Amino acid sequence: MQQYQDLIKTVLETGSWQDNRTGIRTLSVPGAMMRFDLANGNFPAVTTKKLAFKSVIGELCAFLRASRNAAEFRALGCKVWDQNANENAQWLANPYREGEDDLGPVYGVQWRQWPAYKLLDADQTAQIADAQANGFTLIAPLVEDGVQKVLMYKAVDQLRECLDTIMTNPGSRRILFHGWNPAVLDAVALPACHLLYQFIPNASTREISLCLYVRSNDIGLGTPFNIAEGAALLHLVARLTGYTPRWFTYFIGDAHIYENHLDMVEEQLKRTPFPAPRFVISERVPDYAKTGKYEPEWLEKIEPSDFSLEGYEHHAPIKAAMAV
Ligand code: DHF
Ligand code: TMP
Repeated sequence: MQQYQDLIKTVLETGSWQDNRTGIRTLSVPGAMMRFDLANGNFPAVTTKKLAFKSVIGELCAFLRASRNAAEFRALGCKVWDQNANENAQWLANPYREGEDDLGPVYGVQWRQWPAYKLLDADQTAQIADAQANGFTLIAPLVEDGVQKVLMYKAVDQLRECLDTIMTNPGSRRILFHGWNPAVLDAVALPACHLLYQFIPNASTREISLCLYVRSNDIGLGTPFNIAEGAALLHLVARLTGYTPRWFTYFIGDAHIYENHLDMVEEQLKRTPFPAPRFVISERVPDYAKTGKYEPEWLEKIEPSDFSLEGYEHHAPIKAAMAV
């Protein structure tokens, strides 16, 4: 994880101070990139402090199950959403918040159940039939500007569709899912930070790569989590589709270090990174390369105990406050 050290250095050396909604200012750099080679089970866990791996994996499992409630994240071993669910005054006053621990339709809801609507003219029968064939259902007829229309709806499982396309059309350059849904930005505890995931399989090498775009990244707390989570997702998708994980390219929009994290990152620069650990997925999760049977339902069947790290050497944990 030399690249994480380098990112910290870049922000410390070239960043500019910036104010933001949290009241804790940041040293920020506009635009950064890291690229990890996941060959041979290599896993990009930060080693200059202890990565809360169980928490990372719990969060990923909650996303895969389309959870929107911090209690469900906790039940899977991940406490990092409690503060955003229950301590941000603006969210507490939001009319869309559905009680304690609710986060709104965050990440997993968009990944697995993106709410897609079509408003079609009622006389466009071919369009309506095509939409129905693609899984849209008619939810209401209505009149708009004197024209008869139909409103149609589909919950799009973007992630499942990515896996399907990896299986059927690996040469596609359109295998991606997006977390930024403008229709729900006013109804979530926190608009998606890691928001665009693109899978790039290669049918001749049988390798699969991932490009991830993160619009805003808290380098002290969020970045190690987001890197580990993206890498774990790539490993899982690779297992279920019969590919070998390879390049994980990680793009950041606003890369920042909060002022109250400066001591933590400076301490980490004094520490020498350890070699990367290996990522292991339990045997019970079917390997398409071995079974020849495509079983995408494992996306939601997966349990936190299905993931582990082997040979994870790390420096002492460092605690840091999160800006809410
Ligand atoms: N807000 C801010 N300001 N920064 C974030 O990184 C952030 N991340 C969110 C929600 N809101 C956020 C979700 N992800 C931690 C890690 C990831 C995360 C939120 C919090 C965190 O506190 N990590 C600690 C402890 C983890 C644990 O023990 O479970 C760490 O040391 O990594
Ligand atoms: P923002 O919505 O004002 O950008 O605030 C979100 C903060 O949370 C910002 O510091 C980035 C950080 N964050 C991450 O770095 N990774 C994450 O996964 C999440 C949810 C948040």
